[in-house]
Amino acid sequence: MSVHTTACPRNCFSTCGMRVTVEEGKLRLLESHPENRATSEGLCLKGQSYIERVYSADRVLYPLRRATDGSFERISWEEALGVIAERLGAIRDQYGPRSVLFYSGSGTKGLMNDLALDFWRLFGGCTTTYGDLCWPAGLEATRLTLGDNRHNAPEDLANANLILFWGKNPAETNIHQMRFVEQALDRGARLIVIDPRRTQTAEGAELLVQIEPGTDGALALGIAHLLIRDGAIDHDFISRHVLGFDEFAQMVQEYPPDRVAAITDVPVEILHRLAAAIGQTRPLSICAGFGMQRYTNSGQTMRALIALLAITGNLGRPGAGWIYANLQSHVFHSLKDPLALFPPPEDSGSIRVSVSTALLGRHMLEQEDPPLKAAWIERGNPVTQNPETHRVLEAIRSLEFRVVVDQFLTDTALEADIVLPAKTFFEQTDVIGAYWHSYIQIKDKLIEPPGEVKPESEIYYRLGHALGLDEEGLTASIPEPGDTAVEAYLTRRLEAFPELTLDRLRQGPVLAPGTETVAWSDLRFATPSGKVELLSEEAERRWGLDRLPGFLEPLETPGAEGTDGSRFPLHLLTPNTKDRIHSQFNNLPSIRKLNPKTLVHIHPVDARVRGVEDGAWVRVFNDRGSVELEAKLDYGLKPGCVSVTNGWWLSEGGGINQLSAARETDMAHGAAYHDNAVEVEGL
Ligand SMILES: Nc1nc2c(c(=O)[nH]1)N[C@H]1C(S)=C(S)[C@@H](COP(=O)(O)OP(=O)(O)OC[C@H]3O[C@@H](n4cnc5c(=O)[nH]c(N)nc54)[C@H](O)[C@@H]3O)O[C@H]1N2
Ligand SMILES: Nc1nc2c(c(=O)[nH]1)N[C@H]1C(S)=C(S)[C@@H](COP(=O)(O)OP(=O)(O)OC[C@H]3O[C@@H](n4cnc5c(=O)[nH]c(N)nc54)[C@H](O)[C@@H]3O)O[C@H]1N2
Ligand SMILES: [Mo]
Repeated sequence: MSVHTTACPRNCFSTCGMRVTVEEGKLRLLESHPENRATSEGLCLKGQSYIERVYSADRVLYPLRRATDGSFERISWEEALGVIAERLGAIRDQYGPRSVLFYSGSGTKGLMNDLALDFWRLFGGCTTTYGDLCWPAGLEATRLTLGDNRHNAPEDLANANLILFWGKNPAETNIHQMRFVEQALDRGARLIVIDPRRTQTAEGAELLVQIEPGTDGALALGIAHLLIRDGAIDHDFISRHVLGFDEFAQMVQEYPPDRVAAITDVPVEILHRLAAAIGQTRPLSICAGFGMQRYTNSGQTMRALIALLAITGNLGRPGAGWIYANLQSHVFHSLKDPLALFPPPEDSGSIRVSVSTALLGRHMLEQEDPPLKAAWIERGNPVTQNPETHRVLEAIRSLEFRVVVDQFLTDTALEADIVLPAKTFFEQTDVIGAYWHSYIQIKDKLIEPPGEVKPESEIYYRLGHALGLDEEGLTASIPEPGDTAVEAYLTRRLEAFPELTLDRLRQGPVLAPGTETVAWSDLRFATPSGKVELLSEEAERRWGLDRLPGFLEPLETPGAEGTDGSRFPLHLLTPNTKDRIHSQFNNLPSIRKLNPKTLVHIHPVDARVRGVEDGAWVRVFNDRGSVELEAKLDYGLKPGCVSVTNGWWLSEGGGINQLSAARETDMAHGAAYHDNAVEVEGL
C-alpha cells in the first residue's frame, strides 16, 4: 500500500489537491490533500466517484471502429492507427493538411495537452479553433479594466465584510469557496446573491436579488449612479488609480433608479439597499460567476461590475476585490493558452486558426480553401456542450472521416469512425495550474492504464510513425512511449522554475512562483495607463464597443418586440450543477442515483397558465429545436425563467444545446448560451 500526491484536473475552480492510496496497483482511497489550503476541506462527490469512473464497465478500453451496421467493433491499435494514418494521409495529400480540424475541449488540464498541436504541426498543419465556451468575456473585461486576471488568495475571502456573489453559485460550482464564506459570516460579514434562481448559495444570504437575466450591467450602472450621487465613493482612490471616472460618472447619470428598475426588474427599494450595502460595507469582494457572462452583452456587463469596486476603492486590499479568475499559477507558456482567445490577425504558419468555438458547427461548414474533410476531437464533447447542436452534428456528419479520443462513448464519440480510448489522470504524469487558487500541482501516474488504453502522447507518437512523419521532428517534440520520457519532458518544461521539480511536487502542492496573496496590493494595474480603466481605448479598438461600459440589451430578450426572442416568452438558463462537470460523471450509477433525470424547472405561475403540473412531461422549444423533459415546479425561480442544467447527453434524452443559439459574446469570442428564449408546452 502506498499514498501519493495528485490533483484533480477537471475544468473546475477548485482543482483539488488529492492524496490517493494505491494497493496492488489499484486505486483504493481518495482524500483531499491537506497542503492545498484552498481545497483541504474534502473532495466533492465527483472526486470521490473517481474509483467508480476509472474502473467503470462503460469505459472505452480498446480502439473501436464503426462497423457497416453503425455499431462499434473492437480493433487492435495497429489496425486503428493504420486506418487513421491512411485516411488522414490521403485527405492531407488531396486537400492539404488544413482540411483536418483539430478540436479539443476542457476535459482535462495539464502541460501534456500541448503535445497535440506539436503533433499537428509535424503533420503539416491543421485547422483549429479560437475563443472558448467558458469564460472569455469575463477574462477580457478584466484584462481591459485591471490589465490582468489575478485575484486574492481563496482564503482571503474570509476577511471580507461584504461578499457579493454576482451570477455565481459556488455552493455547486466551487464548493470549497463556501468554507471561506462561512468563516466571513462567522465574523459577522454580510452576504448578498444576485441570481435569477434561488440557488444553494443564496440560502445563507441576507438578500437574493432575482434580476432579469442579461441586465446586470444596467444594475451595476444604477448602483454606481446612487453611489456617486450620494458621495459614497472613495475620492482618493479614484483620483490616484482610476482612469475615466468623470466620463463614467457622466454616463451613469443616464441610469436613474426608475429606469434601472424597469430594465432589470429589480425594485427601486432593493436598488437602494444594494447601493447602501456597497457604499457602507468595506472591504467588499465581488465574486462574479461565469454563467453571467454567457450573454451577447456580457463583456460590457463585467466591466460595469468591476467599476463598482474601482469607485469604492475595493481593490488591492485584504478582503476586497474582483474574484473572477486567478491565473497566477499560469506561469508556463502553455498554461497561458486559455488566454489565446483571439484569432491571430495574420496567418499563423501551418495552423489555420479560423473556427470560432462558439460558432463551431457553422464555421466548420463555412471553411474554404480547403473545406474541412476530417476532424480529430479530444477532451471535449461538442455535440452535447457546444451551442446549436443540429449545426454541430451537420458539420461533423458532413466530413469524410472523424476520430474521437475519449474515456466514454459520449454523444460526440457516437459520431466517430474511430474511437480511441483515453487515459484518466491516474494513468499518466502531468503538471497543472488552476484558476482560483495559485498552486502548481502534479497529477502523478499511479496506476497502469486498464485494457489497452494509451495516453494521447503515445497515440501521437505512434500515429506519427504510422504516417511516416519526419523521424527527427517527432522524437524532438513528442516523448516516446513510457514513463521515463514523459518525466524528462515535464522536467524540461519545469526547468525555468528551480522551485518546481517533479520530486518537490510529489511532496505536495506548491504556490506558483511570485504568487500574491493580495492581488494588486501595489495598486499598479497592468493596463496601458497603470490605472483601473473605466475608459478603455482597447475596448473600442479591438471589439468595436463603447469605451465606457455602457449597457446594451442582450440580443434575445424573451417576448421583446424587435429582438430575436419576440416569439418565445420564457428565458432559458442552463447552469452547471453539483454532481457533474458539464457532460461528465452522470453516467456513473452512484451519481445517476442522486440525479436520475433531466428536469426543467419552471415557476408555478408560468406552469399554471400552461396547464403544466409538477412531474408532467413538457416540450421545451424554440425555432432551433425541441427537447422533451419532466417539469419541476420551482417557487425559487424568477417567473419568466426556466432552467435546465447543461450536460445531459442526447443519447439519454437530454441535449439542451439543441435550443441554444451559436452566438459570440460581445468580446473575446465566448459563447452566449443564456441569450435564449423558449416556450414550454404540456405533452
Ligand atoms: N460541480 C460543478 N462545478 C463546476 C462546473 C460544473 O460543471 N460542475 N463547471 C466549472 C466551469 S467550466 C465553470 S465555467 C464554472 C461555472 O461556475 P458558475 O459561474 O458558478 O456557474 P453557472 O452555473 O454557469 O452560473 C452561475 C449562476 O449564474 C446565474 N445566472 C445566469 N444568468 C444570469 C444573469 O443574467 N445574471 C445573474 N446575476 N446571474 C445569472 C445562474 O442562474 C447560475 O446560478 O463552474 C466550474 N465548476
Ligand atoms: N447550454 C450550456 N452549454 C454549456 C455551458 C452552459 O453553461 N450552458 N457551459 C459551457 C462551459 S462553461 C464549458 S467549460 C463547456 C465544457 O465543454 P467540454 O469541455 O466539451 O466538456 P465536458 O462535458 O467536460 O467534456 C469533456 C470530455 O473530455 C473527456 N476527457 C476527460 N479527460 C480526458 C483525457 O484525459 N483525454 C481525453 N481525450 N478526453 C478526456 C471526458 O470524458 C468528456 O467526454 O460546456 C459549455 N456548454
Ligand atoms: Mo466552463
